[in-house]
Amino acid sequence: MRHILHADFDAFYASVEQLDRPELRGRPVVVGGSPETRGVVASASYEARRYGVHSAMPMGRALQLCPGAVRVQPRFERYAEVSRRVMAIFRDITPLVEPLSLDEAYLDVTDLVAPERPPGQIAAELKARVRAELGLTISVGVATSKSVAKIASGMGKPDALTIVPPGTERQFLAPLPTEELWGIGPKTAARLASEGVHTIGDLGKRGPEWFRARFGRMGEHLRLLALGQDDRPVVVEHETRSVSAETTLVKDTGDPEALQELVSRLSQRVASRLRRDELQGRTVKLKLRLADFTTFTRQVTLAEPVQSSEAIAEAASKLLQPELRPGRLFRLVGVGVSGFDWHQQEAVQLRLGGFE
Ligand code: DCP
Ligand code: MG
Ligand code: MG
Repeated sequence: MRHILHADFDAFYASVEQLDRPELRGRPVVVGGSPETRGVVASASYEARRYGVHSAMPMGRALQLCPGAVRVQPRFERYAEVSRRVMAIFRDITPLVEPLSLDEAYLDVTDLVAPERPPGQIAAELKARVRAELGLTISVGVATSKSVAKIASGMGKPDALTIVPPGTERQFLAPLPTEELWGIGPKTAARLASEGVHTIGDLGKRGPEWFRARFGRMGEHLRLLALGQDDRPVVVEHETRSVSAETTLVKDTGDPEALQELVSRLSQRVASRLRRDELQGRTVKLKLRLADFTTFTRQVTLAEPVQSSEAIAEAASKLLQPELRPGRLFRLVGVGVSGFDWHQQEAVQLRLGGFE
């Protein structure tokens, strides 16, 4: 049996701002672009959340809900620095650390567990160290798998510690909405609800055939997740620097509609791999090869990391538009995402290097 922790900062960007600017402590803080630039909330302090403010909300709306909130422009370099420091603390506890984004990671602490040091205590020690050394709080979930640990770490935030004892995974998951499960987004959840499947417990009652019919190849994985079974290991070296997909056209084309359609399809392929690997990246790249084999790439680095096919396709289409000219024919199109949060340096190298 394994013992996995999932640790995640509470209101990460907002908490870093409150740490660096003591006058903001105890006050509603929202980090993100200004309403004038149609900014969105990246992170809201828990004081601001009491007013219904949450991340991804338009900033204008957030300031309407909570007029007393202080808006702060994001400082990504600073957050990356805090991230490096927390990951160093995690790695000091165990080398088996898998960062998921700047503010969260899985830790496999199986080998550290002893009768006098149960996994919950390791988690409590971790929280205490982060608080003492960084002045920030994390919430931690403790379980026998990644999936359950991650769901547990989201409960009771901020400054929470949620332990799911071995053998109680199914009970723990049963009352939760299906959306809590990895791979189930709002659309899928709505579809399931129309079939009377609202909770993970409802899902857990369905058989393998039911899952296969609805989720295809992913069905069995999802079924096991619903039952609290997930044997994905904590992966230490995230070798992935870029996720991309490309297609050589059967016949060279300059048709804008056909090219757009292809970009959408490639974006979907990239997005599904990003989802599978729980990755999101800031840099979207478009690779183009002309009829004469001239090959070049265009890329954009976004303010927010992306994972969805819509967001990737939107960025890639914007890169495609200026390249479309009457008579210019393309023989290959590729779409890629890189610039994963926790590998900033590699992302920079990639930008300097070629398309992978
Ligand atoms: N982030 C972002 N845009 C989003 C979501 C998150 O820019 N739509 C950034 C800002 C967050 C950070 O990533 O501070 C971490 O994301 P979390 O989802 O962990 O959110 P928080 O740490 O802000 O809050 P919580 O206490 O819910 O974890
Ligand atoms: Mg967080
Ligand atoms: Mg997080």
